[in-house]
Amino acid sequence: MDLTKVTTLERFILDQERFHPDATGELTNLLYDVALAAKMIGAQIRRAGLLDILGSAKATNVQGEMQQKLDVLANEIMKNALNHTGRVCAMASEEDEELIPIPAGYSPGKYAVLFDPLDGSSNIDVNAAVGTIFSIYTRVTTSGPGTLADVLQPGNRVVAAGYVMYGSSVMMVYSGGHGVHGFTLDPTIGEFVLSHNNICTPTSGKYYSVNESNFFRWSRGIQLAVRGFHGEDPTRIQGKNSRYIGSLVADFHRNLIGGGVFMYPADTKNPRGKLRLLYECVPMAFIAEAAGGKATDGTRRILDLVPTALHQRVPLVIGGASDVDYVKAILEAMEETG
Ligand code: AFP
Repeated sequence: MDLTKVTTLERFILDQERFHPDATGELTNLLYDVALAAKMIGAQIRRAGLLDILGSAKATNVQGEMQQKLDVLANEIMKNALNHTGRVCAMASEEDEELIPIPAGYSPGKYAVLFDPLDGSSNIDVNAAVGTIFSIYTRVTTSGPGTLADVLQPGNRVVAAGYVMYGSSVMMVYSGGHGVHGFTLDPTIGEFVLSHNNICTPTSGKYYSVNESNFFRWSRGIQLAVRGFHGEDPTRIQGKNSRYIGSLVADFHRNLIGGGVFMYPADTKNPRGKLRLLYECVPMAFIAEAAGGKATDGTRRILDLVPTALHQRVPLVIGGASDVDYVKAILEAMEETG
């Protein structure tokens, strides 16, 4: 590797803009704002043990789950990185019940940004990988402060989406719809540098990832599909290895690169699944599709679902195209819908 030549995130996105003559540079800057927030969140996570900010903030988020202190911090960092730039008209966060307006005195911009500031945060105390997930839409309202209509858009209108994984290194993976690109934070220069250009995911992978402790709470179809992943249906699908961290970004990232399928199906405890359509499923579906994979709620394409509420949940089957199709074929044969 020539250490005198690196492609930074900024340079890469700017280069891509040359192919879009109408580009104004605003989206580039917005992605750069997200990258700055990610560096700040990553720095806090690295120092978490030292600063004694591990553990619960004793607040409960809108999903009724205990927030970790870093959730609160990451949420504030994301909002503060985005709310004053004139590029964003409104935001929505997994940690805030309502739409997040732009503070008075700042002009609303052209984009709506949705994020899960720290996904998988119950893993923080055990030092496992966590992540930030984001998606960006062009606003549908024409002027003034953004409204719910700007954030309740179907995933097929996403302009750019991605995630940042805080693991053994900090990595940002994003797509503007043309390919999926990964950037690793070089801590010595404080920049995200291109490390994974044009990520493509195998159509059928070696891993399946699902919380199997829910097995007896799943529908018959999901149980059958998972038994296929165990190797019970070799004429239709090859048996796979099980890998599950319980941190969507880390589980998804491993399968994106190594090949595989991740599922969080509906179960009797979570009849609509556990994951949130807007903050988790749509951005990951956008990435999966741009890498050649698929994402459904079992039978329907995630990116075509029309959201009706900010915090709505949906079952998720995501990964290699033929693995996702395998699940869909079983559910359809059993007349189970997502
Ligand atoms: P936390 O943010 O509460 O840790 O939840 C993480 C998550 O939303 C997602 O990242 C995981 O894929 C999923 O939940 C794990 O859920 P289970 O613990 O029920 O398997």
